Amino acid sequence: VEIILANNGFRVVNLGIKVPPEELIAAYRSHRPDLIGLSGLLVKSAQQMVVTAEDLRAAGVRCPVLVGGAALSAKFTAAKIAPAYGELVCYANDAMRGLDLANKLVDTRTREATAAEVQAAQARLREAPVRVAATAAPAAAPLIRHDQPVPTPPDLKRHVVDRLPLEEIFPYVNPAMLYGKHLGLRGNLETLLAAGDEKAKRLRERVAAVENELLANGAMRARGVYKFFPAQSDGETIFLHGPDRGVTESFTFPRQSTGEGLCLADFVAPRATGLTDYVALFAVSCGDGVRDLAERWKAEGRFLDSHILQALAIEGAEAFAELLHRRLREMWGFPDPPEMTMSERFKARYRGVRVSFGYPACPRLEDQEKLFRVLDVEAAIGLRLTEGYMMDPEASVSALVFHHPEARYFVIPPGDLEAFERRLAAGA
Ligand code: B12
Repeated sequence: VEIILANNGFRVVNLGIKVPPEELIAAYRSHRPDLIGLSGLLVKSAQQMVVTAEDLRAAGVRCPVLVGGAALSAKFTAAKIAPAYGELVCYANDAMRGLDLANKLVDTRTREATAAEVQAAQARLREAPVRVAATAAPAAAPLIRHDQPVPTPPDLKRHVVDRLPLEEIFPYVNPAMLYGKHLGLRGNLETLLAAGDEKAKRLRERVAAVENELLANGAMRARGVYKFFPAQSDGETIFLHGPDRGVTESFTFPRQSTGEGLCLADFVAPRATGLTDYVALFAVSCGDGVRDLAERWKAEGRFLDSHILQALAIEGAEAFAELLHRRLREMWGFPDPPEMTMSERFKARYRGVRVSFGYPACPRLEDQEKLFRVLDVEAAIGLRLTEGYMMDPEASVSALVFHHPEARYFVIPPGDLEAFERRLAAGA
């Protein structure tokens, strides 16, 4: 977003990440910008925007605000952020929409009409009736069986991986994400390259050059920590056992009230079976050293390289998670069949499933704290958890791995999520 605005005549003052409202207000007063931009990756940061909007209003700021980010929506902007600010707040679903809005809002000829258009659309969104989900059949009793032998992990030690060679990680980077989501390439990279597409070719070469530079200078450090835990379930809760067989931690998950009636805890053997089951937990990061280098490259005018570097770190973290998950399957005794392709792996066509806190089936980002505690993540790899449960550095992934052959991704309908949060808040 910064690069696109800057390349189109805007001067961008980037205040960085985790900017408290006071700092934003002070920066507003000293720079007097035409527009304020807010970005947030997680639902928590979207919620923080409401607080920031209220603080801006209280401080008498009236400048138009542009907002964007993965967990944000036009609806949330209309229903929560804009009313909290009381002035114009525009949602941009991508950087080009942000540029378009910015251009129209700084031009006195188009400003009024654009503001009126956005506000009218937001009023319609606020008035839109809340969609009630079609009543699906109530959930059947969960059908996940636990009558097969449980695969045993080779050890229950905590493993710390420092400086995993990047050449092992790069092949696990999903090109659709790297090129499509982050570097703005339209279409499939391989298809475009095969067709001799010049843009795709140049971008691939640039990415390869950045990869080579990172391999040579060692600036991006890949670190991870993982451990297998004995585990059992009871209802919607999974209990992790420590060395003395006592419970060291527990995680509770929501259950679908309709359809298959699934809950993540179903993938772990219930206590009542008397079986000892296992789950693996991990945290990985490719962010160490990246922010400084990205800033340095930007200061040197290497804007595209800086952007590629950050995208490589983010997708590198996801790639590291994919690679580590594959190794866990091997350690567990069920390696992927040799003919499995990377593209099948990206579609999770292997045995078991890897979920992360903050995902629909395990929505409680707060549980990151428990994962960080049982793995002692910060001491192991220097990865920190912020008050908002964001991992710092950003290019990091944490996960919970299940081995059950029937383990799979599923969604929890919004109503079930709300009921789950209410139950937890009530201490049930
Ligand atoms: C790639 C990705 C990651 C990357 C990093 C993402 C990043 N940018 O830092 C990695 C693999 C590291 C990651 C990790 C995690 N992720 Co993630 N991730 C995604 C994913 C698939 C895409 C996000 C992305 O980067 N898109 C590409 C960028 C360029 O797009 P963008 O951020 O939306 O920005 C564009 C627009 O929004 C707009 N924009 C953004 N800001 C602004 C600001 C202004 C002013 C303007 C004008 C425009 C604008 O312009 C940008 C460019 O076009 C989303 C799901 C999705 N499909 O969106 C989940 C998602 C964001 N992740 C999610 C989660 C839960 C996580 C983790 C917590 C999981 C975990 N436990 O490990 C961690 C958190 C990491 C941390 N540091 O704490 C959830 C968040 C939901 C929640 N509960 O908050 C999502 C929504 C997935 C989901 N449906 O559950 N993730």
